[in-house]
Amino acid sequence: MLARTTDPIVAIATASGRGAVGIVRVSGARLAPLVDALCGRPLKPREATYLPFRDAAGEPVDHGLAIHFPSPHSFTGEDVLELQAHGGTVVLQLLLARCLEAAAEADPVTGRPRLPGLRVAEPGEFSQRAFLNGKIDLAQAEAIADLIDASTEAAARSAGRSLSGAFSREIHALRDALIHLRMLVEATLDFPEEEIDFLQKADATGQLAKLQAQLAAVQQRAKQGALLREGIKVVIAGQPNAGKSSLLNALAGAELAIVSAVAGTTRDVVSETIQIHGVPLHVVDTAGLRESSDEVEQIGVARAWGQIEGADAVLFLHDLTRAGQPEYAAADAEILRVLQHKLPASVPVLDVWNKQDAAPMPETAGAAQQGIALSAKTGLGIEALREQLLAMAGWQAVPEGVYLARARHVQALGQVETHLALAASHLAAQAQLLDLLAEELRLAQNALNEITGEFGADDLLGVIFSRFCIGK
Ligand SMILES: Nc1nc2c(ncn2[C@@H]2O[C@H](COP(=O)(O)OP(=O)(O)OP(=O)(O)O)[C@@H](O)[C@H]2O)c(=O)[nH]1
Ligand SMILES: [Mg+2]
Repeated sequence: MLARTTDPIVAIATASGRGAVGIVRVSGARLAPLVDALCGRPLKPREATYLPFRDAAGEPVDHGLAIHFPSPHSFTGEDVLELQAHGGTVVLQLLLARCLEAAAEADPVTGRPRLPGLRVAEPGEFSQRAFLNGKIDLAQAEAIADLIDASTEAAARSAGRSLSGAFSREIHALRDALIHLRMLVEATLDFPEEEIDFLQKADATGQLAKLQAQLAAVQQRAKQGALLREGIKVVIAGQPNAGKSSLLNALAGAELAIVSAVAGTTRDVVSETIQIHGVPLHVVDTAGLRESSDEVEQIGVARAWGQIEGADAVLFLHDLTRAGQPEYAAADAEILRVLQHKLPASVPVLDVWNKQDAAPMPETAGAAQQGIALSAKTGLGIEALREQLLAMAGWQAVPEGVYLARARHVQALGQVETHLALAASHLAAQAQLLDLLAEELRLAQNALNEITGEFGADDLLGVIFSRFCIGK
């Protein structure tokens, strides 16, 4: 995709379907001849003009507003023409086809095609051009897609914050501090006889420590942002009839999964995304875990384990009405053993004691009976569970607000952290290993630059922009 970044492009920029208004957008190096053909005259820059959009014979395809944004004062930095027509699928397709046709027609003055090579844009190609022409950086381009995809108000707000450049500014501040430190170290490398003194005078250790603290703050906010964007997967697991499906329904506030007194009701995986304070949680109900001779149930149990292995957090559900029965407790203990074996220590498992309406938590709550007691049937304790789930997801409200960061950003910040830690150890070493120190700082800067796209492989860019919608 990146190979053909100079072709003029056109796309329907609005969502398909019926709407009052629909927009066709063209971007290219010089659109004046195309404007003439479609609008019948040149347009004042950045001013909306109501006029007929003309077909080859000069007849109107539709009437609407045309706006010409001459380069470089446009979204993409190229010449951009925006045609705001009526929002019908057919009208917009006609207008799109007309743009392609007019581009290929011979210009009456030059005799050559008006806009050679005009083609329909690939997803995200307008934003990609904005990035390539320096209108926005990569983190901002990603924020555009995230703003469009945002499914909660909190996600939309934080995407807006990233788009306005708040995230990029913090990354740049880190980078500037890093460059300052690098210059110091590189200069010391050039004048080795003065090395110790030079670095000490400039308090390189203090500068590095400050940089690490600054990074930690950005990391914290970016992690929260990634959580808002991606959410976590919470799997409800436990023995048959513990009330797993009832709990999913209670959390979702809808009768999604079948609930019945028959043990082994749920066979397939049922999942629903719920939101708690704007954080998306993908809650998964699974088949009750037990040995079974029923072939379908066996498949269900295998699927349940598959889900558990991919969980970010597990709710281990217990039935209080049966908790006192030795064989029930033994089966729970066995499930816990396998859970601990299959799950990495980083995945939290919360014990949830259900049916509190029918049987109380045992008075002598031992270590095994920690967790949370509730009733999926009456809703008692569900609110407390929701709060607990947020804590398990690692959500902490950040007073200054979060940026809608992506996993990619969090990863890159993690790399910066690693390189800075290594740099600090080289700096603290007896015989200061200046070459290694310089190298770690360089690598840290590369990782930072990857976030804003100032340094990044082309294939990475291709992947990022191809996930955008067409016309954006
Ligand atoms: N009293 C009471 N009964 C409950 C509660 N939650 C679930 N039940 C009942 O327990 C039975 C099993 O509920 P389900 O939600 O189907 O249990 P499950 O864990 O999904 O069961 P399987 O799909 O068979 O593994 C049903 O009869 C529910 O009405 C509760 O909080 N209190
Ligand atoms: Mg069930």
